[in-house]
This record gives sequence, structure tokens and C-alpha cells, in this order.
Amino acid sequence: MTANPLIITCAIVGAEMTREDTPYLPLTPDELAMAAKQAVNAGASIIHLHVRDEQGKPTQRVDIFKEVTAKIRNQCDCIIQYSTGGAVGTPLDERCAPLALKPEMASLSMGTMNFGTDIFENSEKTIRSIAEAIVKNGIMAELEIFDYGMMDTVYRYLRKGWIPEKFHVDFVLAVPGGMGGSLKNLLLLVDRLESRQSWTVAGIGPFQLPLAIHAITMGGHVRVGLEDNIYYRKGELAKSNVQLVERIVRIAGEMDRPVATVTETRNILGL
Ligand code: KMH
Ligand code: ZN
Repeated sequence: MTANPLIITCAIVGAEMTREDTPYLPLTPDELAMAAKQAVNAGASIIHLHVRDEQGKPTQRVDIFKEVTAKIRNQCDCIIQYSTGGAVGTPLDERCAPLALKPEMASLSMGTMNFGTDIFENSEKTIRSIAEAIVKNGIMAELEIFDYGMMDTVYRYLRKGWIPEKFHVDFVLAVPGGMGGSLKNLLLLVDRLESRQSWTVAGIGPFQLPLAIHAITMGGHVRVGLEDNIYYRKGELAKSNVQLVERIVRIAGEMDRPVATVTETRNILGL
């Protein structure tokens, strides 16, 4: 059997968690750069990046994305994937603004949904605007799929030429308001993909580990990190992003999935 290297993405901070939720959340540019470097040294090759302002609040400020990107670049080579989702309620122009910095990758959420008690707005106009900015800046899109119907949107928009033809897929499962985190759901979604399409799964909370293990066995890729899950196990906070990455590396090793280097990840994704 040919080796199918496992791409590990680490979502180091996100927009929802606070220091009240976990004291281990990296927030400042230096903390984010350190978290990225440690995750990459442990085996992550993609860093899914949100940033925070001086008060620790989520922001899409270009100056902060620039500063954090430079600090990460100073410390390690990795694929930096900017969030265009931001936080719920972030205006469209702010969501797009950091794309002018031309990161290698950026997320593109494929539909509006309930997001806990909030609404994560991704109307047709929003998706098309973000997709346009992604294409204009020569960025690789990671399509974030939170529910089954979003796959139909992907193929509909592809037919219309509204999203780039080449993309990576991230199934984000178990967001309250989105598709649940069962294996059956993951199988349905993967079955909907056209062959050879690369995909990752990001399970929220207690679904992070089981979905990652399913992805490893199915030939998919894995996203872990404090954006999606702050616990190492029930009742025990993860002390760092790296702890979550290291666990995946150990499991992948046992299952004969070599962990993809940054160069291998670029080759797999055609970056
Ligand atoms: N913070 C969520 C509302 C993305 O990064 O593009 C959206 C999100 C998706 O995290
Ligand atoms: Zn995100």
C-alpha cells in the first residue's frame, strides 16, 4: 500500500474561547507564534489562524494578522491558513480584509447556520465575495462544511464558477446548530465528495478525538486545536495545542499513517 501522509492542521485559538474557558489559550502575537511553532514542531503542517486584539477579543485586523504571520514565519515554515469566518457577526469587509496579505490558504464557509446561540452568516453574497477575494489574491481555499446541504452548495457554486475549482475540504462537525459528530455523518459527507478530493475533519469538543481517528483510518486528514476543543479528556483541560497534536501523531504512528511534512502537505494540496 502506498503511504498516504496525514496532514495535521492545528486551529490554535479560534474566535469563541476565552481565558475564562481555559487559561491555556494563546492570545497575543507572541503567544500565537509560539503555539504555532510548537504545533508545527510536533507534526502540524497547517496553522488555521484567527487573531485577537489587545483585549484578547477576536478581530480580523490586518495589522495583527501581518504581525502574527511575520512572527510565525520567523520561527518555522508552515502553511498559514487565515480564517475568513472571523467571529459570528464580523462584517463581510472585515472578514475579507486579511486576504490582501496573500496567505497560502484561507477558509471559506459554505452556508449560513445556527452557531450555538448565534447565527453564522454565510449568504450567497458573502460566500461569493470571500471566494472572489480568495481567487484575486491567489490563495488556496479550504471549504468549511458544517452541514450536509453545504455540499450541494459546493457543487452548485462550482457549476456556476462562483468558487475556485481547486480546493481542500474541511468537515467541521458537532457545532451546536450544525451536523452532528457521528461516524455515519462523516461517511455520508465523504461519500458525497468526488474521488481524490482531499479532506480534513474537525470535530468539536468531545468529537475531536473519535472523528480524528475515523479520518486517519479512512485516508482523510485531521484538524485539532483549542479553537475546536479545549479538553484533553473529559474534565481535563488540554494544557496546550501541542498536546492535542502529539496525541494525533502517536495514533497515526500506530496506524501506519506517516505524518505529512510541510513540503508533503504542499504537494498533496497542490500549493
Ligand atoms: N468562528 C466561527 C464563527 C472560519 O474560521 O472560517 C467561524 C469559523 C470558521 O471559525
Ligand atoms: Zn476558524
